[in-house]
Amino acid sequence: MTVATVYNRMVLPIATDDPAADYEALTQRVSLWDVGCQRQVQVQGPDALELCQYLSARDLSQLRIGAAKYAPLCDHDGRLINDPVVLRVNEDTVWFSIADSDVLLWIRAISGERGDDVEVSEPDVSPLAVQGPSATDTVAAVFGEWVHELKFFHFRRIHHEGIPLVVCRSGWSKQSGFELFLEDGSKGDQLWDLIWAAGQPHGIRVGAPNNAERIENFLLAWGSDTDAESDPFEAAIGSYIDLGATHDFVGKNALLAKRADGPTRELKGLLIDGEPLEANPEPVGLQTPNGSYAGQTRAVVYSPRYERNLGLAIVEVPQNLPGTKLQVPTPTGWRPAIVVDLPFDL
Ligand code: THG
Repeated sequence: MTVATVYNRMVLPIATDDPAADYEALTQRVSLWDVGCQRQVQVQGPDALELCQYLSARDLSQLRIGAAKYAPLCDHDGRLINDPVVLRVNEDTVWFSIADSDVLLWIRAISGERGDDVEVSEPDVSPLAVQGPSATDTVAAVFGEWVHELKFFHFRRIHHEGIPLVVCRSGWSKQSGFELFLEDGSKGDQLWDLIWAAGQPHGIRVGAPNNAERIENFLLAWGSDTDAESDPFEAAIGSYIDLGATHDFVGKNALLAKRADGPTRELKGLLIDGEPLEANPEPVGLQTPNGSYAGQTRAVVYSPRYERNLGLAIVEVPQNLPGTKLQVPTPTGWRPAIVVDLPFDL
């Protein structure tokens, strides 16, 4: 790994010096990612489920033991403050597998104010992702054929050769795969070596959460695709917000008002003309053809699958309408772009 960032105050590797090979391994074979920085916030106790239901803008009342859901968290004003995967580990234990913001403090504050009977902690749990078309065969070679039967966003908690872990069919790619939530940090090398060996016949490669693949399939990167004021509708994940649910949750009234008003800006896809662009994670300002401000890019990437440049951009209303023509500044000058809906459907 030659490129890394900081995520939840830990190092997150994000690319090797050969991004084309990273992409190829993920989409054709199998890729192994150290995503230990996807920390868990554990909520345990008699009130755990009720508290989680109150924290989450998605209805978690049907969340069964052994199942997970993508469950955005909002503050009281409807800002999107994190977008965790929530796992129901047992009767009274839930894990929030978090994006890069301080959910532990948030949950302790809310539960403290409510007087919930829960303990909120950060357990010794570090995910390792195995992603790609050969991920299932790789993981099955280690843990057994039963992994074939695991459904998407379902998991089993096991011990394997003395390693405690949760095997979950999930991950930040659309190539299918697993997240192995290691429950003993001292056994990380052992787990890594087992998967690495099992992946040899499948051409396993060390990788990382892949920006090109996740943009092609639109998985939200909280904090990159969003800013401090983004709400879930603006962030294009409104489909995970259960405003019709009868339960109360943090931000519900604000979100009802926002939905009624409609967004003033929205995360959209961009199709950008011209030769392959260097990946650019820095926001740059967008313009309409007559030069007025139209929003900002959040990510630009060349898509190997579509063989064209894609962008994610927070676009001002009404330029958010699909088909709108905009101008994007690039190192080689302004380029025309077209606004499209997410996920990309090309
Ligand atoms: N795995 C785990 N924790 C995480 C991430 C992860 N925490 C931070 C970050 N990534 C959260 N972001 C996402 C975004 C999308 C998805 C997962 C995590 C995802 N979405 C499914 C989809 O779009 O198909 C929907 C799942 C559902 O229907 O509930 O997988 O990657 N552990």
